[in-house]
Amino acid sequence: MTCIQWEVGRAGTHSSRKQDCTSGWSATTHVLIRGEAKLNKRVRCVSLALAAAGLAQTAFAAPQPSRGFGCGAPEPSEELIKVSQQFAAQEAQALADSYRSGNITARAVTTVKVYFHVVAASTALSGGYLTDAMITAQFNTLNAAFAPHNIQFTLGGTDKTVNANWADDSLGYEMTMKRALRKGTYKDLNLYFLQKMGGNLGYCYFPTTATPGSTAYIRDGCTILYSTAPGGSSTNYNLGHTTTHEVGHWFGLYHTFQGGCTGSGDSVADTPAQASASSGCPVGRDSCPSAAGVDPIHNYMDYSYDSCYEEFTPGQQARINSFWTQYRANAS
Ligand SMILES: [Ca+2]
Ligand SMILES: [Zn+2]
Repeated sequence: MTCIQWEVGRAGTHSSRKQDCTSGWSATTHVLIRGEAKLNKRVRCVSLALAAAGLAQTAFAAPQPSRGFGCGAPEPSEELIKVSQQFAAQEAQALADSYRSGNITARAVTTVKVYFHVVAASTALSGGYLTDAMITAQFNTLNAAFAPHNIQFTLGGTDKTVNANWADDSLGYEMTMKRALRKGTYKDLNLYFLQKMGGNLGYCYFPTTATPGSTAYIRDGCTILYSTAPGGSSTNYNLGHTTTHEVGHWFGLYHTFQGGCTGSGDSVADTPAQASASSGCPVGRDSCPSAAGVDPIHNYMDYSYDSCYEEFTPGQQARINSFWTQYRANAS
């Protein structure tokens, strides 16, 4: 198909102007359209043999579809959602038992080793080359967000790589990059800060059963747009909480708007149901009016501005612990 946009002049004059519709498309056939109302703008798509169009097939390669601005974490699978629901039942039972017995013991602090990988197109900050001060600020922000939930991050190491291909997530070098840079075991957190994310702020992988060397093992960790680090250039998203949000996924949390207003939602009982992602900081938003509670816009697992984020809930903390114990605590 080739696409031709016509701007038709006065009816009867047949004066017309041919335009490309969008980049990647080409108009090569001239067709007169008669009797159009004057100054109408028309779009016609005409089938043409590529050979007749005189263009190489590659000229028609569609541009990469742009992913929405936000988080590119994969949709949790049905199996994973079932796991979350089983955890939910166990967590509720454990909570009820502890209330009944009055035997509430504080859980020990979970310590997670984190590796920072800066992957930039150049050694300039605009190339994605985060400064040491920004990396330290990101590390401190991550720790501050999870500290109320008995999770502490220790720094395993930091490396910086200049590779323009790897620095652009849309180019398909994810596994190549991770094979080269990944460190530690499945219980260690690898964070990759890239210069370009194809419209996303970040994405991460949920916990699973992953044997060393498998794809699930190598790709584990979070990929994050460098300019979301504290002091970065992503306006409204530059306090470092894209990392907090993505690490929430790494611990097994879904978006608070997962599943919408009905059903099990995010499988966490104390995050009110939410129809869709919030944007900004819409205090009082109530996207599921027939369900209890207003939207959890201050929750790190919504899509609000960094300045709006405040918390994980006790239910999310319990879920993090369940996933950690099951999938990561004893992993190699
Ligand atoms: Ca919920
Ligand atoms: Zn997300």
